[in-house]
Amino acid sequence: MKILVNPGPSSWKKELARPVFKTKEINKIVKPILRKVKRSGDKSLYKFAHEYDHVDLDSLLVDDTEIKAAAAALAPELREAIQTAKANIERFHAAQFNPELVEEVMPGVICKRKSVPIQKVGLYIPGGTAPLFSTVLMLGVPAKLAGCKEIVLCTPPNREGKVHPAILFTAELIGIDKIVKVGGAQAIAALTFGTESVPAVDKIFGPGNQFVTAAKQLATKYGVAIDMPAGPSEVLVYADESAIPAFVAADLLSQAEHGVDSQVVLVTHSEKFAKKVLKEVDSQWGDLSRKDIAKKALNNSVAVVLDDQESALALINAYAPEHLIIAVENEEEVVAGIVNAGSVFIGNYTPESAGDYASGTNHTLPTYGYAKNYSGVSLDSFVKKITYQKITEEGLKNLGPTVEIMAANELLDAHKNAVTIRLNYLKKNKL
Ligand code: HSO
Ligand code: ZN
Repeated sequence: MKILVNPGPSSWKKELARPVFKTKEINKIVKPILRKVKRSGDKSLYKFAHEYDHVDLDSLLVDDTEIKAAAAALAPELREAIQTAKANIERFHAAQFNPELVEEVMPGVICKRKSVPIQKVGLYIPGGTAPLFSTVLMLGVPAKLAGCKEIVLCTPPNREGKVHPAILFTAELIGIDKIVKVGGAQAIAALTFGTESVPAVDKIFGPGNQFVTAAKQLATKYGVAIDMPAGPSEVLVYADESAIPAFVAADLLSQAEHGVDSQVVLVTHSEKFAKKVLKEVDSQWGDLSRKDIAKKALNNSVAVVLDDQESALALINAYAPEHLIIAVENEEEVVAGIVNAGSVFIGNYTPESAGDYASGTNHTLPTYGYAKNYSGVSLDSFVKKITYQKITEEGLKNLGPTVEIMAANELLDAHKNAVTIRLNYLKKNKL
């Protein structure tokens, strides 16, 4: 991790560039996978399981015996922790519920807006190097609260053809009853086109590797929505001397261990403090089980020393981090200045890990600078809002002339007539 002292704003983009995606090459691999799943359904999914997961599956669906065995395989402390996390996530997401909105904008002109659940959703849970059962909570809890009718969870099987018991336990706890053993781009293809075992869905959620991300992007061409465009995970820590270097180092490493392409950034006002943090990173790093992954991620990472708060805020907002940890004396002032970030963690005792697992906020967040124009997943992500209107006779008399004149001036006679014909009817019948 290198230290940059007072880099000028014109160099920030280059110095803090995220690892680039090789979209063209990835699409060359992903497109044929989509085509095969579209054409051959389940048959292709069994083939891909053989090819990529190195297992010959008897069934794509997880059955009851496997689910029952999962709970028994978990330590009671883990089951309890998952339940506590679920309760907090449920509480915070239930509070996001938008009640029906009704507004009589003019006498007799009543407008309404109501949230209606997206009927069929697909949740992708990566297997790979870490079984992200916490993501089952982050996606499954709001999907259930929103009232989605069909929730399909796809996750890759291991070499024994099994799904990690913590993923199964969590899914069962939430009440997700369709769990499919399929991973990678083929999972996204199955959720997009539907197969004999996997229903086609309206929206696909969840993180994944570059192939999954590319497949999700392609899925949008077939009328499927996705949660958000994604890139590797990242954290930016803004700390001053009131922060504890060992805490800051631990936070940086917690994000660095996610993947070799993760990026972590430290922003601070003193080079001396930056050096203390890097020394701590060095001393904590060696004990990590994923130290090699973390090491590679640290190579993409940087500590930036900036003299004043104004420049620090400008850099943070330009970078738009997925996670932003603020450990500075005047935290409220700094928080107020943040306009681009996925989720903000405030103070010395708020590690990102808390939000990753159990505090209640969602950990599916915009990466890669998309925090400038996307929100993280929330209850809203699982609903669409339908508007309604009811206009009475009185309402049409009040509003009709406005519509008539606007339609006439847009040269859309039929639009005008749809109002005039009714107003004439009301006049003729003395209503
Ligand atoms: N930091 C990750 C979420 C996660 N961390 C899951 C641990 N498990 C992406 O925001
Ligand atoms: Zn994490």
